[in-house]
Amino acid sequence: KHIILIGAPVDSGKRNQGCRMGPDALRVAGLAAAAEALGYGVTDLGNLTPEAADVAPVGNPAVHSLAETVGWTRTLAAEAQRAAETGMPVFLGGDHALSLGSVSGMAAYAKAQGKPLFVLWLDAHSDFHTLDTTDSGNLHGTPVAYVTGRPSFTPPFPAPEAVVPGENVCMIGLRSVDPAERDALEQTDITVVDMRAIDESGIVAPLRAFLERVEAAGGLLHVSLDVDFLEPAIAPAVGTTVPGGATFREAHLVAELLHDSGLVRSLDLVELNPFLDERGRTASLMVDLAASLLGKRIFDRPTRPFTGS
Ligand code: DIR
Ligand code: MN
Ligand code: MN
Ligand code: MN
Repeated sequence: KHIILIGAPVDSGKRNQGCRMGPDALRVAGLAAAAEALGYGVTDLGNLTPEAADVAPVGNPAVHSLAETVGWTRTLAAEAQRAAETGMPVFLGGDHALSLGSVSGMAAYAKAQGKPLFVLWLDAHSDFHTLDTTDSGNLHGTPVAYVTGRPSFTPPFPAPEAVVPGENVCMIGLRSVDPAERDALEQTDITVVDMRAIDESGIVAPLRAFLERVEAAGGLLHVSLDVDFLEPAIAPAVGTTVPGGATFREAHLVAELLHDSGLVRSLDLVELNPFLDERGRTASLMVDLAASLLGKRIFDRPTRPFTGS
């Protein structure tokens, strides 16, 4: 029971700056203490810096901060593999471009263990652009495309050591998907759970169905939690708020079910921009959700559905 905090102050994945302050905000909000209170040993590797990368320009002129993002990808993929040897890596973002590295690194780790990696993407966005399809040029909108092996990334990005099959990816919380992403997603086996599906059938059924598949496959699960998965009224500190997000209670339920599954092997906490926060409330909520994912609960006895008798 050991977690490795990996500060990833990535700010290169979009133009609005501030996510570089995310790792320290998560620390100040008490992440290590919350994990220790739940019985975990905690190692904090501090904030990493990206290795230098020399890259040729790519065809799409909108793409920006490419070299910095490639450097982060190399650094974080290597660190993910190292850290996973000794515990559960928790990536403190940093914007979602960090997942180019965290997820590809965990995929390489899983492959070395002879196990498949599964990815749960909790986000308003599908982050499924390639270098060719992104109009914003913001690379935080690309990690799922990269890790599932869509073309255009290599070079300048390193070829992923292991590709995550689309059928191993589940996106929950979607409500902002660009046309090019939607068309590409239709061609994959990625499970997409948008807010309409959640409104109609609840958030538990699709999550349980996915977790059962992870379990049946003997897989390792990586969870990537974007602040904008949450309703902006409760989580305002993100550059890309989208109304209609997960409620406080839905998010906690997801976190608690993830803990109960025993399947989560690694975690990203991304897109927190403390510059936009109101007295640290979003940082505190992200830490509280992480604590629930690590096992915090109201009672220690198992919660059972109420049957009326
Ligand atoms: C939009 C926004 N799809 C883009 N993406 C993200 O710029 O590609 N916002 N990930 O958080
Ligand atoms: Mn995202
Ligand atoms: Mn998002
Ligand atoms: Mn909680």
